[in-house]
Amino acid sequence: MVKHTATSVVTIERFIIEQERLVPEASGALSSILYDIALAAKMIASKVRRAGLVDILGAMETQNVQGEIQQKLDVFANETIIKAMDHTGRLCAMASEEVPDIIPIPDNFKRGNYVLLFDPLDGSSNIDVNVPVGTIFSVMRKITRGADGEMEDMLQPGRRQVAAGYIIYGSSTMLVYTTGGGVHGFTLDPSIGEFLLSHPDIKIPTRGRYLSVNDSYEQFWDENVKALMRRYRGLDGHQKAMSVRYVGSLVADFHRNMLGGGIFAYPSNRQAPKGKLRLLYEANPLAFIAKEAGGAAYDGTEEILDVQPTELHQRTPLYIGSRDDIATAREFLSRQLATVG
Ligand code: P6P
Repeated sequence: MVKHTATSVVTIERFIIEQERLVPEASGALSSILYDIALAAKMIASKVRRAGLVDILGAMETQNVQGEIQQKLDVFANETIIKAMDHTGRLCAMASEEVPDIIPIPDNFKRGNYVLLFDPLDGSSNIDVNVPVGTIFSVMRKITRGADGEMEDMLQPGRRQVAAGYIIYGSSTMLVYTTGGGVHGFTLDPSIGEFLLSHPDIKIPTRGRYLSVNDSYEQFWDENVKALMRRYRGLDGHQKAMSVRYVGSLVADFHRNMLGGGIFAYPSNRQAPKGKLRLLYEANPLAFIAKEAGGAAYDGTEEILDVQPTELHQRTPLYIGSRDDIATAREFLSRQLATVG
């Protein structure tokens, strides 16, 4: 990998090309997918930035463009990604958190050898209170024979991903991705409309400062989870208490823990026995990124990346972040649960 420092001005386009040149057999298709995602991200960022003005702008736009229906931002983000990707000839199908079934490539467009799965705007309910939200994406190679993507192409274990990333629309807009050669962060410079390399080769600290969990569900957790959270909080005298940081937006919580170290936990609970977060386009891409950054991701039973998916929108419990904090989770969650007598 070409070594860059955070001070050299490297656009995401230049970085993607440099990365591609390290893979002699690369066709350029994956690079093209990443460019197109960066373009869609800029378009979504522009709209999210103005979200607070929607009522004002909405009124103006309605006066100027009669009949324009102010779209919900997650619908806008979903359509922006689909329109940016469906005609490029790189994909054979897509899947989105916003769409029940596989999204086929329109008949008049060429098919490619990759599938793209994404959550167009995770945490969008936070927009009204100006909490950062994010887009999460995952890319895998097609494994079925025909030209069109099929469900089997989507239901591959996370270890089969060839690229994964997220965009966080926060105090600044950042795109963070991996293709298996480390994790790299790019910050959007709105004055020139370019993502510039700002966080080369991100490594997550092996043990974290932050614990991100919604403990209002404590009453629904099993005893092992409760004991694990007491450990993280330093209440059993075995470690220093972690600082609790939880904004209720997965990408924001994950990104902070990536840079500062920590663990994000959304355990299964009696109300949500399979957890809440989605495996294919939330847990898997973030697990690939965490692994590439020296961290880990676990579902309470096995590595997230080893889970064999069975449904497009299946949910999963999620423990993700610093390597040693995940090891603690494995230790506690593999204990035999006392059977209720
Ligand atoms: P809870 C947002 O709705 C989301 O899908 C994730 O972004 C976030 O981590 C989680 O749900 C928050 O869930 O149950 O704590 O409100």
